[in-house]
Amino acid sequence: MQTELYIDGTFGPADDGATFPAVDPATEQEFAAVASGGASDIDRAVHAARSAFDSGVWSGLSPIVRAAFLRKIAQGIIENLDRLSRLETQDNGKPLPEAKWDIEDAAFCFEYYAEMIETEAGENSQLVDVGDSRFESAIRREPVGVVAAITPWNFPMLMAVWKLAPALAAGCTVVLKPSELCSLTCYELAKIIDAAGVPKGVFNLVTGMGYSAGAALTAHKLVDKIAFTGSVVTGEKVMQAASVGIRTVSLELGGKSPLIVFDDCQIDKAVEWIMFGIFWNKGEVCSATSRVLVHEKIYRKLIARLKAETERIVIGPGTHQGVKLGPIVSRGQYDKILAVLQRARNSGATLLTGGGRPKGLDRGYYIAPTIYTDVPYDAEIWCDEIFGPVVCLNSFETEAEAIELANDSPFGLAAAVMSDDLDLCDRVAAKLRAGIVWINCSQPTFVQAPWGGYKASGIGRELGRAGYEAYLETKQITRFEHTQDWGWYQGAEVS
Ligand code: TXE
Repeated sequence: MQTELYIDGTFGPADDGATFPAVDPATEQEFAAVASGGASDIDRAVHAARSAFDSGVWSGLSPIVRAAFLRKIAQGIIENLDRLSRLETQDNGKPLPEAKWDIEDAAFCFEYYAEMIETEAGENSQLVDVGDSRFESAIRREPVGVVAAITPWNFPMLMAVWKLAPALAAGCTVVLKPSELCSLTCYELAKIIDAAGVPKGVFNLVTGMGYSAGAALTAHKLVDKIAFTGSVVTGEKVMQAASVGIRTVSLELGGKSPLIVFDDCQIDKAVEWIMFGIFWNKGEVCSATSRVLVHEKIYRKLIARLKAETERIVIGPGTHQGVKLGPIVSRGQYDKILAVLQRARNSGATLLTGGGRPKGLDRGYYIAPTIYTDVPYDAEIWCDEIFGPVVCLNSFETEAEAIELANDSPFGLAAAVMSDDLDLCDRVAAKLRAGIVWINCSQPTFVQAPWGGYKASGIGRELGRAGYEAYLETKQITRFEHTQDWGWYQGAEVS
């Protein structure tokens, strides 16, 4: 398989013909050559997006017509559900059923934003009372312009669609730069968008490296907004690039999300959500609940149960029946996690299970589901995002202590609380400094509800109504009743 860039409605190679390999993390084998775009390709793509935006070929369409295109894209995704899911699993390593969730969610995301703009068609002006009857002031929402979307590898197609669907719904044009670790489903998405007949230049795909294609895209002066999901370190660079020329950014960055388990919880339920919260998608999830705080009364009992259940998790290639934990996305991420686990040996934490490569799997980037208990609060594994199947547990005594420990992090993406006492859950939820709080669960995500973080976890929200407004500018149009006099300057008196 050899992929191409998609610029101004045409598929083709990078200007210099460069490619990079896509590697199946379950086999460590290369299985595709991906076009590696550079600064000149980015320049062509941004110019195409700029012309398409400025011409009004997309933003000038009625929302009903734009929605029809979005629905066609959704249909194209669903028609290819099986093929796209398998490709996602091959590229990223995630279990096939989880890849299917992603692809179905991606299709639904297009449907959701199609419906939003169909419902609101023709309602894009709202009057405001400015307290002076000589004036009429109206608020209009307009597309922000050319969007640079830079996306990660953990949900390769879905993270692109979280940006693309609302941006296109709003009338923006887009240049998408997916992660070099997983670009293939975004390439397939470009084919679906092309087949849907979306006007040329409205959507452009430049696969390539972060340091070249990504950096060139964030620095491009004709980009109006940068929408980024990835690491904090890169997020800081993106923000710096956007500061030149004062462009808008939205950032969805990492997390170290807490899950608080109170002593009235059923242990089985808590164990299932703890496991799902950290082991689904191999723990390569920005909202993974990787710090678990358990009331001391049930702490020992819970960790014994958690250990037993975790050791039953089926690990293997994502395409194999019954597998719940696939390989880590790449050699780089795998080595990075192993190095963290190595350093954890001297951290003072107790390794309950896992801690390295699982036995019996000698090919593929596998890491056994790993649990640490009694973890010092300054340990790297407690403080830093690991982005793998590694969870840390500690105990607490009081509600106030649990809240304080949960909030003691530079991140604030997600948090979860479990108790049969719903008043207690609501009280704790209100005090958690995070953009997403789950009660009696962890991770379920809905296209209808806003997604994003407090503190170092980001700026702005994706999904829901907020995710659409992120691609709109707000304009006031204020009209003076021209039959009235203003009276500031009456003209010179002529004698
Ligand atoms: O992320 P990067 P990486 C975290 C997670 C993971 C770590 C490293 O902790 O272990 O980040 O992953 C593009 N200008 N998350 O190295 O570098 C890059 O090509 C512009 C959390 O993959 O942030 C890719 O498309 N773009 C996260 C995207 O940025 C640049 C998901 C993300 O890559 C660039 C992924 C530059 N200078 C990783 N450098 C989440 N929030 O879900 C890189 N890129």
